[in-house]
Amino acid sequence: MDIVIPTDADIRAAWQAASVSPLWEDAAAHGGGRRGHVAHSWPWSTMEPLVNQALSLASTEVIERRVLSMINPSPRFNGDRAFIGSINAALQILKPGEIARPHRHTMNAIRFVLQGSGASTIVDGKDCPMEPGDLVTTPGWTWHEHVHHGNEPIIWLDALDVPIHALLGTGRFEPGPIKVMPVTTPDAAFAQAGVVPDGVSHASGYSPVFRYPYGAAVAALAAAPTAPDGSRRVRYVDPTHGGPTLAMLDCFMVELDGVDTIPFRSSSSAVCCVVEGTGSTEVGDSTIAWAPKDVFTLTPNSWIRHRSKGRARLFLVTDRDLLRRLDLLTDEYQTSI
Ligand code: GTQ
Ligand code: FE2
Repeated sequence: MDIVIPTDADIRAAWQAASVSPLWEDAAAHGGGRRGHVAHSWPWSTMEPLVNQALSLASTEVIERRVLSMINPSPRFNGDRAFIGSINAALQILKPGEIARPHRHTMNAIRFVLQGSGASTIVDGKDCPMEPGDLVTTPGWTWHEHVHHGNEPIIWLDALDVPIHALLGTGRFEPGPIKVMPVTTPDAAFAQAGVVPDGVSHASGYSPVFRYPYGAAVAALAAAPTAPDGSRRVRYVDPTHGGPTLAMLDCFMVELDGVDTIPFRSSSSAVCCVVEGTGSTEVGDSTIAWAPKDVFTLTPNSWIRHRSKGRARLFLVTDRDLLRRLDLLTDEYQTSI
């Protein structure tokens, strides 16, 4: 009887036919570890001319969605369009008189206004005016549309949890028109600190407040104690339980007073947007100089240290609460510097 010794090619063909892959070769091909996102900045000095060019485009597709996505220059895999970690980010621009028609999707989103006024995002029927420094959320599966009654273009930062949905296969989109408008509670019902309406059922994974005005964050910062890194920080929360604004997007405002912060590192990722002031931030081996309306990454597991020239405010969108619930959040402050 002949003994047939399979060749390497036969073995590989058999693996492929059976949808099997040898782990020892996969690990070697990936250098033993996964590639990570790099620290990167999208300074306003670079973005402003691009925004202005986008303003002169006039096709209907552009008018419906005048959005410039900011994609990390070091993708982790083919087709990776994330900004950092589990978060996508973009600049969205609306010209006076333009509207972005209603739709909804399972992806959660936040908007943080950089410039312009007189626009609104309407979220499940609630009118959320957009002024510089305001945070507006559009939680997953809420109907939302943008309208602009101002005189100048408005520009805001969008951050979305798209990469999570890409991974889980949970991305869904439904265009308008709106058939049944969900019942909501007015933001005004939550506007008195420490007092919330009783008897209003709110069984969702997101804050019933959709608009967090800049003035509220600034006032809270003025009274906030110093955080362990030397900055002052406030968190945008669901006032009914103190949890994050959205299940997968956890937002903060940081105030710096010209004192270097103590280096901090975390397993969480963040989109960092400069609201006021100038300075620089060390992110691992990179130093990112910043000015208002710059947007940059805070990469996970990198030592982060902020330096400001006088007072500055930074807005952060993070995945902190997502990681905390998965028992993956680690935070560390440098003890000897
Ligand atoms: O404004 O509704 O940046 O649906 C990406 C997807 C913005 C929006 C984005 C969106 C929107
Ligand atoms: Fe949307």
